Amino acid sequence: MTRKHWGREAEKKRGHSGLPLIFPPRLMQQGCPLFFAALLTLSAANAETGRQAWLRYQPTQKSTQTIVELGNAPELTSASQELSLALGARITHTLTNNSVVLGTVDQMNFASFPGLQPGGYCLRTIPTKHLSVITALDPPGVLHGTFAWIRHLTLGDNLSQLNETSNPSVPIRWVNEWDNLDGSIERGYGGRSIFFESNNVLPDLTRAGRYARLLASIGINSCTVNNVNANPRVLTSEFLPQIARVAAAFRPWGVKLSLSVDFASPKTIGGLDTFDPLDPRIIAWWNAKTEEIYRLIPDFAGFVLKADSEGRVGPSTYGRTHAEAANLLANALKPHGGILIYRGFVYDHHADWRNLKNDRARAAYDNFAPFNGQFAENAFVQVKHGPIDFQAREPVSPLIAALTKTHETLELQITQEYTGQQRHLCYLAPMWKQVLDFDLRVGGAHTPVGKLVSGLVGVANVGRDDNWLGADLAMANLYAFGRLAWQPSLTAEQIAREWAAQTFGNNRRVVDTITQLEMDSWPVYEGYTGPLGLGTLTDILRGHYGPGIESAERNGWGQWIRAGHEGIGMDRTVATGTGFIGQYPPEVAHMYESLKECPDELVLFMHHLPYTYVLHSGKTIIQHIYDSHYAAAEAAQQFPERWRTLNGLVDQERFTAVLNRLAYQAGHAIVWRDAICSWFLRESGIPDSAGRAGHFPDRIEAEAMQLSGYAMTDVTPWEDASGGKAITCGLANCTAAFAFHGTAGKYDIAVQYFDVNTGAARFTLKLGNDILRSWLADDHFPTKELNGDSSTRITIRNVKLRPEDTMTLEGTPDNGDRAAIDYLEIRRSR
Ligand code: GCV
Repeated sequence: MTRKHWGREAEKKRGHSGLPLIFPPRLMQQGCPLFFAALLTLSAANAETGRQAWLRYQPTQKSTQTIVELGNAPELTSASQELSLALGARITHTLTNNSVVLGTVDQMNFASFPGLQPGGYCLRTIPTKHLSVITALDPPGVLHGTFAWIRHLTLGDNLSQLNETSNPSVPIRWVNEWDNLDGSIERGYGGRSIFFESNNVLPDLTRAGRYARLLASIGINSCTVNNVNANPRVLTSEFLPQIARVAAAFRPWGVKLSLSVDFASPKTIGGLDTFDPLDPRIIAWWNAKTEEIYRLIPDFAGFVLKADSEGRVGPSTYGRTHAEAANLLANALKPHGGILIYRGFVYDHHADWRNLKNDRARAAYDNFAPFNGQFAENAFVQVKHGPIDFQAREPVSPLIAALTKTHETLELQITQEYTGQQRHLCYLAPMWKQVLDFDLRVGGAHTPVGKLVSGLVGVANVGRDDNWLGADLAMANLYAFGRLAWQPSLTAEQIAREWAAQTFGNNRRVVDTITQLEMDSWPVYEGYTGPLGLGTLTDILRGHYGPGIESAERNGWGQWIRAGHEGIGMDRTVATGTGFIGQYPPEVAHMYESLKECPDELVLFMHHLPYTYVLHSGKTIIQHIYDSHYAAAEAAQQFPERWRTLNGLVDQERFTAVLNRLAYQAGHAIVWRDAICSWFLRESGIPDSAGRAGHFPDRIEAEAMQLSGYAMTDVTPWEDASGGKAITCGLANCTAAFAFHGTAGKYDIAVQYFDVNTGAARFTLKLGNDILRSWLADDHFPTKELNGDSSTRITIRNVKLRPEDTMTLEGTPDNGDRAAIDYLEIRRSR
């Protein structure tokens, strides 16, 4: 039945007024101005923790509006409660002279709402009937519309003229959480799991429900709650009822639960002697298991499968294909309406680095393109946006273009594994926009990535920290992911603006400053980490956090950058290299193969070139590396200063928390800058034409101080410490002293030290006998080693110094934290 016919049927049932009887006829005739008085004002006065994220409603006065909820689906109840919270308004069943009415279109047959699709919504203000209408084909759509209406309200948009129909751009808008059942989260930086602890589901799932609310507010419709490196226990009959409790916590928000599964489950938990996808017993096992799940969770969304990747077993054990594995699970899900997402992140992590033709970037395409068209209708290949692994810059994966007859979802990473782990501000929406807008020229036609995929999946990894991701400003990434999945035509800046206004208040200066900080952050992060498409240059063997350039080389992981004395970069050309470029459609391949056309930002991803090669920018590669690292680290120094301008305009709690993060980032950007510039200086032997790399006139190396108890030690990798060395204390207490030889004046003193995660060493900096500052090294950086993960700094500003003043640094070790110091830097205060 078409929407129009359906509407007529509904009209017959309800009588000629077309409106359900609860609407008093009087209100149908009178004119009455719409009144949106009790708007949200986001006061700076209240201390906050970030728990409310962008749903930070603070109605200041009792509203005269009423909320009329038509129907009783759980999502509708959530929607009306949400509105009530946002407006401070009453929920009634009777229309007043100022009502917001919400319900599905079948209850709104006084008007037609053309163009709606599942999950989409229509917002309409009908002044003559004194109504604000929020409607949709289905209850989740009404909820999405309600959040959109509240967003308009919060942003101060004109609601009296509202007439907006909005549909999601893709049906699959999922988040994956890499939560382990023991409560830890792989690549999670916001605390422990909100779902699991000690191999069980948490007794209290309040926070899981709150998360679903956040997800619903940005249009996300499924959450995969466990790690793709799946524990088979998740599918046991003992555990599934616990999982059903999580699904129940999600349900009022229209967010469906999905699960990552282990492909060997029939053997590991099912007691069978095989997990061969073509074995009838295995087919029967998955069918029965899936039925069991649907009995407990009737709205279960589906499975995510990581197979034959990074040590996970898969169909290759039995010589079967990825399509055969995918279809096994897809077929089991099909009768129930579920889908199977099969991860395209498959590569050999034991590749031979000596073979110059080997290339991890080729892997996704090589593994999946041959099976194009062989996947079931309800199976989706989930492709990471780049061919390596969420680096600060990568080209779009060529697999996206190759799967012309297979459904695919695009995997983006919200959690900042390779982009600063939420300790660095790195707003990823501009990167994602470039990915979504990238024209792959499939068949020579305009085929942007956003149009080729049926879904967007974001790896979110929120945790128990009040502010979800561990950093307030990082939440812009979660928000942006949802908004882009819904409407990829939004700009990254638009999204940042609306996020900032909802999260920190509608003050113009606040919104401008935060938006600009967010927008600058990715280029800045890329600028002081990985240049010209080389990757992030982080330590890929350990935390994926601080610098560790050579960790990429000479091992099986395949993140090689092929850096030598003469030149650098992977030769991925068809002519002389790995042939990766040939995986793209011809027009794109031509652009990357040709040095004339290949953009500078990816040139070392595609080509191996001498350090003296001149880029389109006119700079040599080596000078670009120096310049970009110095410029970006300098830009990072400005981040805390820019944030400081908001003192008093945002709540003090988040003001301080963000300031501390940005100040840390400014210091760590210098660690990155120096590591990379020093390494390239040594490797290339070509000096920085501006004379900066390797020259630190304001620095006093710790090992050059007068040491008592402290001993010198080598730092690995060497580039992570100034001069490759630090001092560590093996006694209860040690000191490092030196005399100041500069001229009298005010100085900022930066102490570069190491903060390992085993204990909390104490440091005290003294000027003569006066204590300038005493502090604990008690952060939780991801290492117990002295390296670029643990290297951090504290800056004491405006210290009056006179020639020959003596300064002493005292270190008191604690539980394996040996109070290690790298250097001091003394610079005139600005
Ligand atoms: C969940 C990278 C990450 C792993 C992650 C993997 C994946 O290798 O470092 O932690 O595993 O990607 O996406 O499966």
